[in-house]
Amino acid sequence: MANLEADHVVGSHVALGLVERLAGAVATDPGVARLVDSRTIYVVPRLNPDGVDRLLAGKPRADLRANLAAIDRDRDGKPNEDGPDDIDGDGLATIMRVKDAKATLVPDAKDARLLRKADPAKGERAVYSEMTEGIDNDGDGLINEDPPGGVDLNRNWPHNWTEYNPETGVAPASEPEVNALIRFAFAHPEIAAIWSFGLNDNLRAEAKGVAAADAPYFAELTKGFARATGPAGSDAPKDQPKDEPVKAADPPKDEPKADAPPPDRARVAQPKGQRGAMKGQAKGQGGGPGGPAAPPGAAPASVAASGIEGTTDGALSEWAYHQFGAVGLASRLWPAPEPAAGGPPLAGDGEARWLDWNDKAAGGAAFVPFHAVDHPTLGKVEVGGWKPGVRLNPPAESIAAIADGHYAFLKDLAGRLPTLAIKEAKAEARGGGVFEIKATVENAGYLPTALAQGLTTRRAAPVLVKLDLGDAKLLAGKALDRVESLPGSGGSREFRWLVLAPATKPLAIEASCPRAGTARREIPLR
Ligand SMILES: [Ca+2]
Ligand SMILES: [Ca+2]
Ligand SMILES: [Ca+2]
Ligand SMILES: [Ca+2]
Repeated sequence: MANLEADHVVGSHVALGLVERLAGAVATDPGVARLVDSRTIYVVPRLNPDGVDRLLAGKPRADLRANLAAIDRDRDGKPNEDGPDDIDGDGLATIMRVKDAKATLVPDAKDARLLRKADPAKGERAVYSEMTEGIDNDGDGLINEDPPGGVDLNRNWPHNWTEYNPETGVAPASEPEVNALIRFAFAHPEIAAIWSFGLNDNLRAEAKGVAAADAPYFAELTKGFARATGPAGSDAPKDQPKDEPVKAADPPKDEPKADAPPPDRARVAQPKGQRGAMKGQAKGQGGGPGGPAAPPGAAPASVAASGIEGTTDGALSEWAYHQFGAVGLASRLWPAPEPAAGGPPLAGDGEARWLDWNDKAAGGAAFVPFHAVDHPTLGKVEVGGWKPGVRLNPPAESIAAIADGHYAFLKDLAGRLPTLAIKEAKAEARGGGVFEIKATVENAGYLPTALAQGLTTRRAAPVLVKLDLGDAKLLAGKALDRVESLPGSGGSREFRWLVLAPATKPLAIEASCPRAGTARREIPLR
């Protein structure tokens, strides 16, 4: 499942890259041929086509994560009436810095492209307010207060859903894209694993909140992912100087950000109770409604507060595990800025590191240097900042390697799915046409036929074991038996029956489970 967030376009490329690789290998690689013969892989390369179309074709190009559902954020009766505009004519909507009475920010001493909160106790005087590039399109005194946006499709799933936030929807699964996929999942109880490409990531970190019995499986999948994607696909600090803490390169991954402001909100004007011409919350200060205010003099805005963080709240992968009871996985695909091949290592943390990446690896192409522009109503402002999407999507030439690594993990994951087998099935004559039938049903896959969470949610169907009697008569044992879950890696259960068989027609034993397939074995009567 990819491209739930409009601005995570790389997800579509990698999802299609997986299909391309499977299709290309099926004729030559027996393992892949077996995989596609025995499993069904549903691929949704772009769950958010409306958002992506707007993102790619919109004028000006502006950041967009959501699905373009009409939302009236300022409750003036009109949805989406005031979004970003291109003031400096570069075709992009970036950031404006305004010197005004509401200023709270000063340029960082190390890099003036970064702003931080001024510290009056140190005698610092605030210089700037910061907001998205634009004008007051509807003349209500607010700039960009109701931009085209909608609902973030990776925050609309019914698990740990955030209420009272326009970007998460009016209700869990309120969005047709999400709702349709939930219906699809419920109609396909055989789905054993759901893997999303998006801003949250649980394959590069220990899975949190997982049932104790399921945790070892997730830990093993995490290891498998690291092996498959290797250093290029992981955020291993391969090129980091030794004296730098590893943590510095780690993006915020799946840590819940329940109290952080939603990405766009931190930047748009606050409509309520404000009437001046200039409104706008400082970007990156974490000071949105209910959010923690950065202390004066704090370090420059971190990645966590710059609108590119992921959250697990309402995310697909979390719903997949906690509510659907399947293996729920998520990868961000490009978790951190990477140095150019053979290039100098990156320094700093958060925004500073991204800027270093822009300078050293991206040739300065990702960031518009701030420059003075005449604003129609605000006078002189400075316009600049990150180009839309540049920190969520890797350079195009990196995508093939990312797809290679994720393809390797896809095969690894498919090879670990639960798989039923019948072993040691035999019939012993007891005389007088009576036979004792014994069979052992085994899960030959790595994963259990039902995760502990699958049993909790009752979404993981049991293993049904059926004795196909033909014209024989059952004397003892159950014609249809069930096992709630067979553990992985050879977990098995023995079944015994007594039958009275008039002829010597073979009997058959069938074990089936939607998530683990069907195994059938005939037992000749001798
Ligand atoms: Ca409005
Ligand atoms: Ca512009
Ligand atoms: Ca308005
Ligand atoms: Ca307005």
